[in-house]
Amino acid sequence: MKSENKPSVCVVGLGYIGLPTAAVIARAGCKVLGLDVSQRVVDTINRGEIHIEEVDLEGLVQGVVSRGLLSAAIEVAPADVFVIAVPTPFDKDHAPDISYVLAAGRTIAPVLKAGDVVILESTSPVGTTEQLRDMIAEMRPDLKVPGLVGETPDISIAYCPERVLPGRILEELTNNDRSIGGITPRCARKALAFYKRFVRGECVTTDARSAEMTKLVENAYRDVNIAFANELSIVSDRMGLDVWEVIRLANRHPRVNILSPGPGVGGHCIAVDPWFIVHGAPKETPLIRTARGVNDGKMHHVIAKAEALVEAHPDAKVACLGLAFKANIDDFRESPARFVTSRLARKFGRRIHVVEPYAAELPIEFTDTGAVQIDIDDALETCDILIVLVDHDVFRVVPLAERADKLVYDTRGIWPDQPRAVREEDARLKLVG
Ligand code: SAJ
Repeated sequence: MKSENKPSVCVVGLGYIGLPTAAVIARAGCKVLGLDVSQRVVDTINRGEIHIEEVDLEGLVQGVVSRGLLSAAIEVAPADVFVIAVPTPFDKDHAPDISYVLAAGRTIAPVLKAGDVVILESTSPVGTTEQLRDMIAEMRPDLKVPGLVGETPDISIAYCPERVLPGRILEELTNNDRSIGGITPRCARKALAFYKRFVRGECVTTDARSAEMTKLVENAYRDVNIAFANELSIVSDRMGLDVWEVIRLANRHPRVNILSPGPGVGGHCIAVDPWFIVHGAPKETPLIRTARGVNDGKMHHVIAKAEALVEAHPDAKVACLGLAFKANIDDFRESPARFVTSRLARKFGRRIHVVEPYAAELPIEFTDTGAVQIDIDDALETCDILIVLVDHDVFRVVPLAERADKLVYDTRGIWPDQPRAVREEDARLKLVG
């Protein structure tokens, strides 16, 4: 296809999803303008640099910026396709906050023209795409918007959630299947034609509300299943069983696939999105709500167990392994490992040694606690107790010989061969019962 046939694209929000999305669209040959409210972010990208960490992203951004395919700005400009990828947090009562989505709508509405396609990618409660549509209709009475007019609308509006895994974003952006929900089937077809330019996975069309719900369901599904594993780990503690052994054996059943327990669920998605469903149907969601409680409760269980362990060994030096919210990434947002470790640091001060190869320094809440950062080799040489909170590969590969004499509380099950694991000490620590 000749490049002049390619649509110009405006991506609103250049964060963990928006920036990789903008870069992948630009790589497909479309001219992309990325919008962000932060001048620092805009300047960084226009230099061909990035403000977030993601595998291979820097090289891609550098390439598309230098070829003139991607640029960033604060001010909107006309485009053929608008992709909104802004945050949708929740408030203290777990009510979803879609104000950034609506603000993005207000930003683009003045420059919309007939033929444009507007796509919302942000994780959103059911009905948000219609709210966005209503707002555009109100701001632009001159435009025929979909679903509100009988005749062919001037613009198309669709919802298409991302479903990429941090650390594999570029690969998954291209290869994962996508659900594309149109306000009308025509809207879905317009959005489909756009995604076909850069997505190799299958693109399935549906209506906007179903696509919104699908995104929430995917993460709630995972949360509920992790909660099952976390509940099993607490039950196993009480019964003096090794949960990892139980799960390994159960998963040999051809139709059983239990996920892994851990110190709780972190990140910005799985611990958040289930609340959007609960908020939309509070009476009908006891399971989803309880799963959230179980996963949050697991973190407090780990804190209590770790505190008892450290207290029971007053002369021991303690290493906490990992601060990230999951393995092999440098993302410390909403991380149970970080929360557990900072609680221990506040309580036990300089007895706590933090090992996090992905952090250049300790996060702010460790200031003045006395806790220090050391590397894994120092931890293995000098510490007596190891508390494993993240299953980074660099921890996983530590051979038994280097940790055999340590007392280990392994919340991720990375060292099944550990002879002195905390479960054997449970009774002595009075943790059972
Ligand atoms: N976790 C466990 N046990 C497990 C699996 C995960 O405790 O067996 C924990 C992790 O340690 C982490 C949290 O759950 O703290 C979430 O990690 P994750 O790798 O399951 O997911 P995220 O948050 O990195 O990304 C999820 C993905 N959703 C699903 O797998 C259904 C991703 O595809 C979504 O795009 C992303 O949320 C999102 O943006 O919504």
